[in-house]
Amino acid sequence: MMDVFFIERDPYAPIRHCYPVSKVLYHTKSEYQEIMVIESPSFGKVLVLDGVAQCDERFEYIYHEFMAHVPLCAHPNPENVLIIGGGDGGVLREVLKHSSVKRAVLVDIDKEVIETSKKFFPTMSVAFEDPRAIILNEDGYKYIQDYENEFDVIIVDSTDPVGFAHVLTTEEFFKYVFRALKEDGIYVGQTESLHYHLEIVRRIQKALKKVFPIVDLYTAVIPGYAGYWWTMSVASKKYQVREPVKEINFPTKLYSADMHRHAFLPMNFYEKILSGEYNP
Ligand code: AG3
Repeated sequence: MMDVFFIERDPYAPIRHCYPVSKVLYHTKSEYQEIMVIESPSFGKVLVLDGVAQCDERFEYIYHEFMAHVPLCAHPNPENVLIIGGGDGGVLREVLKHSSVKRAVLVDIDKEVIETSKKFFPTMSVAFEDPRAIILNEDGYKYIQDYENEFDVIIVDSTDPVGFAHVLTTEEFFKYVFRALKEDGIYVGQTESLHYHLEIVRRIQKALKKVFPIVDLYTAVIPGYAGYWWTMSVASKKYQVREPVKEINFPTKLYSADMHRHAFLPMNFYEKILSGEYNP
């Protein structure tokens, strides 16, 4: 049999991942992006948007657990959560594991990503049926402008900050996020790889620091993303985020209170990254 590979088109990374493909299950173009689902022998199904792998069945839990549980466990009582992007449902599934959450609004601009996940990724899209979930197909950048003092936690699970996702990493957007959060609210966004996208990490951290009093960076190793060592930027109005304020009472595969603490970089390394002293 001939070996067939899918080669990623990561816009910034200096290397490209190459996935063995046993089958292309779906390939379409939505109003916003190219959507593809491939079946890969070692990763299971992989969701690919505009040529970049977003999640795979085998490892998606790592990204989704860390995106959701770090902010939700740093907050004493998150009830009202907003997810921008995240149309595959992975972050939503993790958010709704928290019994304190009364309402999780997911705003993804692309309805077709949600439909694709429902069809091909049943384990990620389970939470769409939860009565606490509100799913909206709207532009998150516009949606957030209508809210003030509304959300305990806002999670931005976007594609790479190129094209239409770029606005979700600007100072203007972070000002809307700040306003939409309650006075003790917490924001988290995926901010690319530590080494291949360091300039992006720095740009976003700088923009967040202009808006929020507490800004930090934590990381998780994501086997499917080029660079592997992935960053998540977190910004908070009141609470420190490095220390979880509670233990979880539901199953996770990797996240725990200890892993939460370890996800944060030692202080001097964090400072070195931001100041430019660490320059790979
Ligand atoms: N969203 C972020 C994917 C970033 C991948 N980028 C890359 N490999 N350059 C993932 C969505 C999962 N819910």
